[in-house]
Amino acid sequence: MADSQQTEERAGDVQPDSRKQEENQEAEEAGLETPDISSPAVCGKLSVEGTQLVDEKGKAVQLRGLSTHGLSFYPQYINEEFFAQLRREWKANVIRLAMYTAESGGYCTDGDKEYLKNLVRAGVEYASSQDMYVIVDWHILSDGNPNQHASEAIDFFAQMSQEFSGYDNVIYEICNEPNGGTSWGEIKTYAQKIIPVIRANAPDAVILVGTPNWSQYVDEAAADPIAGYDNIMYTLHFYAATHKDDLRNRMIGAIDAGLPIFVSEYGICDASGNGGIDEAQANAWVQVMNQYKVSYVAWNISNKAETSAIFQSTVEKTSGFSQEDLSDSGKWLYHILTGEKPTLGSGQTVDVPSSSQSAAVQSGKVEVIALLVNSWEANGEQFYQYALTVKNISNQPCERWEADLRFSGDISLSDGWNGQYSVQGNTLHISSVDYNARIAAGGSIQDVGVIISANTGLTIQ
Ligand code: IDC
Repeated sequence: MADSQQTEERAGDVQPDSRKQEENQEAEEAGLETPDISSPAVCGKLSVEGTQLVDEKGKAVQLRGLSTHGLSFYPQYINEEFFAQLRREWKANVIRLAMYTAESGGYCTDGDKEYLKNLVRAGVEYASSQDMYVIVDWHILSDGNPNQHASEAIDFFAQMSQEFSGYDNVIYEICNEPNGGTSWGEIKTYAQKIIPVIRANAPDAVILVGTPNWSQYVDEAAADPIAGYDNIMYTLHFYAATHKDDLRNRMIGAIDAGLPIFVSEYGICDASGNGGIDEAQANAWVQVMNQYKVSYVAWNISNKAETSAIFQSTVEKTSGFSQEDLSDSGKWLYHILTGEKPTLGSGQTVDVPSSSQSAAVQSGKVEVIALLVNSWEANGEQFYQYALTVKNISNQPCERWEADLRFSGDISLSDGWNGQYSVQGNTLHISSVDYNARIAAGGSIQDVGVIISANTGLTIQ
């Protein structure tokens, strides 16, 4: 990861330069934009306007970063050198400090409270000196109802918010994932106890509130949001191999209904934190979150032998990581955060000439922009995944759309979503499905994608 361009960066280099901006333009148009380094030095104190997290000047901000595993389980990653690498090389602008409240070593069970608070203090300190936002997460999980440990939560947040009252970059997450049938009403009761405690010391800090059913039922919060306080956001958590269109649509519905949403935890594997990766779904989530400028924080920083861990289980180091140290989740995440060349699947980087990474094809009223978002090798074949954006470039609505993408060699269709796909020789024919056929004049649609394979290296012609 430490290539020469990145090691030249200095702490103050927080704005992407104009060359990089130009390079990123096509990617931005395709909804998979490369890093927005909206750091505390640039954005200052954050607040919530409508459904959007905004900076000091009222400009929309998207935080993208990583969550620790349980602080008591993996304290070794709370070190400044590692945080510096996340900020400089991974372009993360937020880190979440997950402090389990129950389970072994939990704050409210058998954990050493002072030790855990010291880890939180160190994490906030390092994040601040490395110019990142930081989330203090009261990580309820097996204790499914946050009211169970409400009095300890009150004491914890009173003390932490008092100690961090001089910090503009601290975000408070008051209950990770209510579950076990805990209702939105019960969560609200808890939130109404905790929010004023934090507000007494941090009058403007952004506060994240969990939602029912492991922070998935954002529609229930949207129907009955917490009144009387500014800068409240509601969390949605997803694991891409388990949670797909249904939960995405629930998120979009809640945003459309006016709820500010923050994805403070997600994984690209299944909800156990383990199992296979669903990259197509993961990328579909990223596209939608980018489109709505929803912030997202990946689970988890550890070398645990589970899919969601970003490091290989054999890697013992705690800083100075290289690509070889990353798990497939780690590689995917590194690519998403940096916009750099993907190295997933077999772990081998595929050299695709940069001119072939994207192509724009005009057909009738529309332009189809294909952005290569991933490429890997399997069973002797090269696979290429494209994110497609379809833009109506005319001044009339279109009622259906289609386009052909031509490649340098014959291809096979592996997977496709939100479109109809067929292949003939070297040509991929794409056309609309009923729910995305109509595009308003000047409008565009995203969340369309395809995976093709070939037995030779491909470029788009
Ligand atoms: C998982 C960890 C796993 C640990 C388990 C119980 O990945 O190593 O054994 O918790 O502590 C969540 C939770 C998060 C879970 C994660 C994956 O917020 O704590 O971590 N997950 O199961 N919600 C949905 C998934």
